Amino acid sequence: MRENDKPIVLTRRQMILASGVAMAGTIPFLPTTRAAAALEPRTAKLRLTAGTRTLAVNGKPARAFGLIGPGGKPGITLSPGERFHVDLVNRAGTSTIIHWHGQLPPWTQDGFPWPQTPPIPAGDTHSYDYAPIAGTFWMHSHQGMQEQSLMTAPLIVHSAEDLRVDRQEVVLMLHDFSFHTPEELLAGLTKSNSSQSAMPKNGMGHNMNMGSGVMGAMNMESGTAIDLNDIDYDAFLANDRTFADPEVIRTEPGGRVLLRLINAASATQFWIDLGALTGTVAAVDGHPVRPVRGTRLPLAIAQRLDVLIDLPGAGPYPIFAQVEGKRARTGVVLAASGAPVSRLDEEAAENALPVDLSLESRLEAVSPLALRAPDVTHRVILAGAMAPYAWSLNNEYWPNVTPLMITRGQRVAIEVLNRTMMPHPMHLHGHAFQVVAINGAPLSGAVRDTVLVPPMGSVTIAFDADNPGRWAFHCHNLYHMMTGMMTEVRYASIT
Ligand SMILES: [Cu+2]
Repeated sequence: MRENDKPIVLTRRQMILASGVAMAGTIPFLPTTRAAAALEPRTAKLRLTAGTRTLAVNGKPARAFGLIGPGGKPGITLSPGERFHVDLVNRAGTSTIIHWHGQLPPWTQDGFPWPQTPPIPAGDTHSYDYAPIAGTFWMHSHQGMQEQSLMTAPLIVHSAEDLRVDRQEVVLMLHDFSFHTPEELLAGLTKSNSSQSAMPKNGMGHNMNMGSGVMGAMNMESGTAIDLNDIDYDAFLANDRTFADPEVIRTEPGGRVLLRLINAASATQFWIDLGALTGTVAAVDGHPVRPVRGTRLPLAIAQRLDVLIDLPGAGPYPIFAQVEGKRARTGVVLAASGAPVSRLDEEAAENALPVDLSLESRLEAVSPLALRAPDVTHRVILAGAMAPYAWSLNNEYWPNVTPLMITRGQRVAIEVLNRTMMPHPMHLHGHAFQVVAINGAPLSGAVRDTVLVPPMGSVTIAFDADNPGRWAFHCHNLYHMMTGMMTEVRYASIT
């Protein structure tokens, strides 16, 4: 329980972590005995409420969903060794089902609307109990398009290491926001295109309020235009706020910060720009990687990045998240108490490039898969276009799909070939996979749960089939998923 049976001496940070008190503001005194007790795994059942809320965006009130956990805070934070033992209470006024993105629970607790695991009706409560894996995760609705209406929250599982080291944790969750309903946004995409079926495939003719869409970025290999940003959003949020009124997180001058970045946007990819700071990527999608230093870091939809930053001084240090292909950006500000924080421009000087695999190709898992040839390799073709707006997987459209069959104990490889001019962030439920090839070149890449497959590119992932069930495998661009780009990975033992 205690290393070498020595009494635990906690740093200030560890006490803050252990006590679960918010980082900002004054730091309460905490007796060591109580702090040590707080390190013991909790066994109590936690309550998570799916509900509605009003937030202010661009000075206007906006109705949104929300997932509120213990202490009235968004989402759930677990202590080392604590089980995910949660009552999900549905107060959203409509049925919902919440997916624990990146976690590896039994499939019946995955939060996907299979016939065997239907959505939770309004007013009902559903219980979950499984052993979580440590790291930066998140949760989101897998019902309809509730995710676009902010039915999302962080899911942070602390490791023993997190509590041992002296650093401040900052969670930064990103969203794309529209005052239109998700149904209106989707209708805009499908209607505008069906009425203009002669629109060129690269989407340059993209019209109405649905996205400047394209930003004319060039795919360097093919020299052709690629498509980004299907939707013209009203705002981009960092921890529910725009950059006109950003969250200011109080840090210690010269302190160390662990930035837990979560791209919870429905259809937007970001470049994280640390500005004057340099960070060290320590984990992706919750899984440790060998350290990579950087200042501009791509973050595809649904991915997470853990970045360690040593602050050189008091700041302020803005952490930018710039939308790929656009000047628009959001973010938070790290600043010591008393450091002046001036208003930040919501537009960068230049459009950002498309999010790419420049970081992915440099990542190496700390704990890679054991060396083993695949027992089965599935090839998956991604196809579709902006006009008509429809996206397929192996020429099929969800829910009319042929499952990718696997058997427990197999090493499974999935080769994903993108035959479109858009990037697709592909997410596999219930398994952590390793990125083992990019555009045909083998690598011992990151272990993660979501990987970007760039336009006309390919990525091969591998995993051990150790979690029998029915599992979704899909593009995490919500509008691509809704128009078909999803399939099932099914274990033969499941009928
Ligand atoms: Cu996609």
